[in-house]
Amino acid sequence: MIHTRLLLSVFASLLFLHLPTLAFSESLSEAEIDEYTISIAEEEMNFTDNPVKALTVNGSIPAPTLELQEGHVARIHVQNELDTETSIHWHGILLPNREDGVSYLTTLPIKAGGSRTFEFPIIQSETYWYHSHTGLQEQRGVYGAIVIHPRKKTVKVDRDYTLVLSDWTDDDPKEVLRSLRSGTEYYALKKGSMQSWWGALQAGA
Ligand SMILES: [Cu+2]
Repeated sequence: MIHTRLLLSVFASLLFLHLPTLAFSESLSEAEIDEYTISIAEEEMNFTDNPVKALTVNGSIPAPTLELQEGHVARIHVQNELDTETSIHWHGILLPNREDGVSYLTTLPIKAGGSRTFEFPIIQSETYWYHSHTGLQEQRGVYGAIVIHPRKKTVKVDRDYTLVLSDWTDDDPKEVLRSLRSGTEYYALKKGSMQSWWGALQAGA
Protein backbone atom coordinates (compact mmCIF):
# COMPACT_ATOMS: atom_id res chain seq x y z
CA MET A 1 0.00 0.00 0.00
CA ILE A 2 1.37 3.38 -0.89
CA HIS A 3 0.60 5.98 1.74
CA THR A 4 1.46 9.16 -0.02
CA ARG A 5 -1.51 11.16 1.00
CA LEU A 6 -2.04 13.13 4.12
CA LEU A 7 -5.52 13.52 5.38
CA LEU A 8 -6.20 16.26 7.81
CA SER A 9 -9.29 17.31 9.53
CA VAL A 10 -9.30 20.63 11.26
CA PHE A 11 -11.28 19.17 14.09
CA ALA A 12 -9.81 15.73 14.18
CA SER A 13 -6.94 15.91 16.56
CA LEU A 14 -8.68 16.48 19.86
CA LEU A 15 -12.20 15.34 19.41
CA PHE A 16 -11.87 11.63 19.54
CA LEU A 17 -9.62 10.46 22.30
CA HIS A 18 -11.81 7.79 23.72
CA LEU A 19 -11.45 4.19 22.69
CA PRO A 20 -14.10 2.23 20.83
CA THR A 21 -16.52 0.80 23.33
CA LEU A 22 -18.61 -1.38 21.07
CA ALA A 23 -17.77 -4.85 19.92
CA PHE A 24 -18.54 -6.20 16.47
CA SER A 25 -21.16 -8.34 18.10
CA GLU A 26 -23.59 -5.46 18.46
CA SER A 27 -26.65 -6.40 16.53
CA LEU A 28 -26.47 -5.05 13.00
CA SER A 29 -30.21 -5.18 12.65
CA GLU A 30 -30.89 -2.75 15.49
CA ALA A 31 -28.33 -0.15 14.54
CA GLU A 32 -29.05 2.85 12.37
CA ILE A 33 -27.64 2.63 8.87
CA ASP A 34 -25.37 5.23 7.30
CA GLU A 35 -25.76 4.53 3.61
CA TYR A 36 -23.77 5.77 0.62
CA THR A 37 -23.47 4.87 -3.03
CA ILE A 38 -20.17 5.63 -4.68
CA SER A 39 -19.44 5.17 -8.33
CA ILE A 40 -15.97 4.88 -9.80
CA ALA A 41 -15.58 6.07 -13.39
CA GLU A 42 -13.04 7.29 -15.90
CA GLU A 43 -13.52 10.92 -16.85
CA GLU A 44 -11.63 13.80 -18.30
CA MET A 45 -10.42 16.16 -15.59
CA ASN A 46 -8.71 19.46 -16.05
CA PHE A 47 -6.61 20.78 -13.17
CA THR A 48 -3.84 22.42 -15.22
CA ASP A 49 -5.53 23.68 -18.39
CA ASN A 50 -4.68 20.34 -19.88
CA PRO A 51 -7.54 17.84 -19.94
CA VAL A 52 -6.42 14.33 -19.10
CA LYS A 53 -8.12 11.05 -18.29
CA ALA A 54 -8.55 10.54 -14.59
CA LEU A 55 -10.55 8.35 -12.24
CA THR A 56 -13.36 9.95 -10.30
CA VAL A 57 -15.70 8.89 -7.55
CA ASN A 58 -19.20 10.32 -8.02
CA GLY A 59 -17.66 12.66 -10.57
CA SER A 60 -15.08 14.19 -8.27
CA ILE A 61 -11.47 14.08 -7.12
CA PRO A 62 -11.08 13.66 -4.24
CA ALA A 63 -13.96 11.28 -3.67
CA PRO A 64 -16.84 12.54 -1.56
CA THR A 65 -16.32 12.58 2.19
CA LEU A 66 -18.23 9.76 3.86
CA GLU A 67 -19.68 10.96 7.14
CA LEU A 68 -20.49 8.15 9.50
CA GLN A 69 -21.61 7.94 13.10
CA GLU A 70 -19.99 5.76 15.72
CA GLY A 71 -22.48 3.12 16.81
CA HIS A 72 -24.23 3.03 13.42
CA VAL A 73 -23.71 0.54 10.64
CA ALA A 74 -22.04 1.66 7.41
CA ARG A 75 -23.64 0.35 4.24
CA ILE A 76 -21.69 1.50 1.21
CA HIS A 77 -22.57 0.47 -2.32
CA VAL A 78 -19.60 0.65 -4.66
CA GLN A 79 -20.32 0.70 -8.38
CA ASN A 80 -17.56 0.04 -10.87
CA GLU A 81 -18.14 1.96 -14.10
CA LEU A 82 -14.64 1.17 -15.32
CA ASP A 83 -13.74 -1.37 -17.97
CA THR A 84 -11.32 -2.94 -15.53
CA GLU A 85 -11.60 -4.27 -11.99
CA THR A 86 -11.45 -2.04 -8.96
CA SER A 87 -11.54 -2.15 -5.17
CA ILE A 88 -12.12 0.13 -2.21
CA HIS A 89 -10.13 -0.23 0.98
CA TRP A 90 -11.42 1.47 4.13
CA HIS A 91 -8.14 2.65 5.49
CA GLY A 92 -7.71 2.33 9.24
CA ILE A 93 -11.25 1.19 9.85
CA LEU A 94 -11.83 -1.68 12.28
CA LEU A 95 -14.11 -4.08 10.47
CA PRO A 96 -14.66 -7.73 9.64
CA ASN A 97 -11.86 -8.92 7.37
CA ARG A 98 -14.10 -9.71 4.41
CA GLU A 99 -15.21 -6.05 4.28
CA ASP A 100 -11.66 -4.70 4.27
CA GLY A 101 -11.57 -4.33 0.49
CA VAL A 102 -8.02 -5.34 -0.36
CA SER A 103 -8.31 -7.38 -3.53
CA TYR A 104 -7.05 -10.94 -3.44
CA LEU A 105 -6.11 -10.58 0.22
CA THR A 106 -9.37 -10.03 2.10
CA THR A 107 -12.00 -9.25 -0.53
CA LEU A 108 -12.64 -10.19 -4.13
CA PRO A 109 -12.13 -7.34 -6.61
CA ILE A 110 -15.16 -5.59 -8.05
CA LYS A 111 -15.28 -6.64 -11.68
CA ALA A 112 -15.65 -4.20 -14.59
CA GLY A 113 -19.22 -2.98 -14.61
CA GLY A 114 -19.93 -4.74 -11.33
CA SER A 115 -20.77 -3.59 -7.84
CA ARG A 116 -20.40 -4.62 -4.23
CA THR A 117 -22.07 -3.55 -1.04
CA PHE A 118 -19.89 -3.23 2.02
CA GLU A 119 -21.49 -3.37 5.42
CA PHE A 120 -19.83 -3.06 8.79
CA PRO A 121 -20.53 -1.74 12.28
CA ILE A 122 -18.83 1.54 13.09
CA ILE A 123 -16.98 0.99 16.33
CA GLN A 124 -14.56 3.89 16.32
CA SER A 125 -14.46 7.59 15.55
CA GLU A 126 -12.01 10.12 14.03
CA THR A 127 -10.91 10.94 10.51
CA TYR A 128 -9.76 8.31 8.04
CA TRP A 129 -9.68 7.79 4.32
CA TYR A 130 -10.66 5.29 1.66
CA HIS A 131 -9.01 4.47 -1.60
CA SER A 132 -8.77 2.02 -4.43
CA HIS A 133 -6.37 -0.80 -3.70
CA THR A 134 -6.05 -1.77 -7.36
CA GLY A 135 -3.04 -0.87 -9.49
CA LEU A 136 -2.46 2.88 -9.50
CA GLN A 137 -6.13 3.87 -9.40
CA GLU A 138 -5.62 5.67 -6.10
CA GLN A 139 -2.94 7.81 -7.71
CA ARG A 140 -5.37 8.69 -10.50
CA GLY A 141 -8.07 9.95 -8.19
CA VAL A 142 -9.79 7.20 -6.25
CA TYR A 143 -9.34 8.46 -2.70
CA GLY A 144 -11.43 10.39 -0.22
CA ALA A 145 -12.00 11.10 3.44
CA ILE A 146 -14.08 9.26 6.00
CA VAL A 147 -15.25 11.24 8.99
CA ILE A 148 -16.67 9.21 11.86
CA HIS A 149 -18.43 11.33 14.41
CA PRO A 150 -17.98 10.13 17.99
CA ARG A 151 -20.84 8.99 20.19
CA LYS A 152 -20.05 11.74 22.61
CA LYS A 153 -18.83 15.11 21.46
CA THR A 154 -16.10 16.22 23.80
CA VAL A 155 -15.21 19.46 22.04
CA LYS A 156 -17.71 22.11 21.07
CA VAL A 157 -17.28 23.35 17.54
CA ASP A 158 -19.34 25.65 15.34
CA ARG A 159 -18.43 23.93 12.14
CA ASP A 160 -16.32 21.00 10.98
CA TYR A 161 -14.17 21.17 7.88
CA THR A 162 -12.48 18.22 6.24
CA LEU A 163 -9.31 18.91 4.34
CA VAL A 164 -7.85 16.39 1.94
CA LEU A 165 -4.33 17.15 0.79
CA SER A 166 -3.01 15.37 -2.27
CA ASP A 167 -0.73 15.91 -5.18
CA TRP A 168 -1.60 15.80 -8.84
CA THR A 169 0.26 15.16 -12.05
CA ASP A 170 -1.08 15.20 -15.58
CA ASP A 171 1.29 12.33 -16.33
CA ASP A 172 -0.03 8.81 -16.25
CA PRO A 173 0.98 7.36 -12.84
CA LYS A 174 2.31 4.28 -14.63
CA GLU A 175 4.75 6.51 -16.50
CA VAL A 176 5.67 8.28 -13.27
CA LEU A 177 6.48 4.97 -11.64
CA ARG A 178 8.43 3.82 -14.69
CA SER A 179 10.51 7.00 -14.71
CA LEU A 180 11.21 6.77 -11.00
CA ARG A 181 12.23 3.14 -11.28
CA SER A 182 14.47 3.72 -14.27
CA GLY A 183 16.80 5.80 -12.09
CA THR A 184 17.46 8.33 -14.83
CA GLU A 185 16.92 11.38 -12.63
CA TYR A 186 14.12 12.30 -15.04
CA TYR A 187 12.22 14.40 -12.52
CA ALA A 188 15.32 16.02 -11.07
CA LEU A 189 16.30 17.11 -14.59
CA LYS A 190 12.82 18.35 -15.33
CA LYS A 191 12.75 20.46 -12.19
CA GLY A 192 16.32 21.68 -12.61
CA SER A 193 17.22 20.16 -9.26
CA MET A 194 19.79 17.72 -10.61
CA GLN A 195 22.79 17.54 -8.35
CA SER A 196 25.85 18.83 -10.03
CA TRP A 197 29.27 17.53 -8.97
CA TRP A 198 30.94 20.38 -10.82
CA GLY A 199 28.68 22.91 -9.08
CA ALA A 200 29.45 21.35 -5.72
CA LEU A 201 33.20 21.46 -6.38
CA GLN A 202 32.97 25.07 -7.48
CA ALA A 203 31.12 25.90 -4.29
CA GLY A 204 33.99 24.37 -2.33
CA ALA A 205 32.05 21.40 -1.04
CU1 LIG B 1 -4.61 2.42 2.75
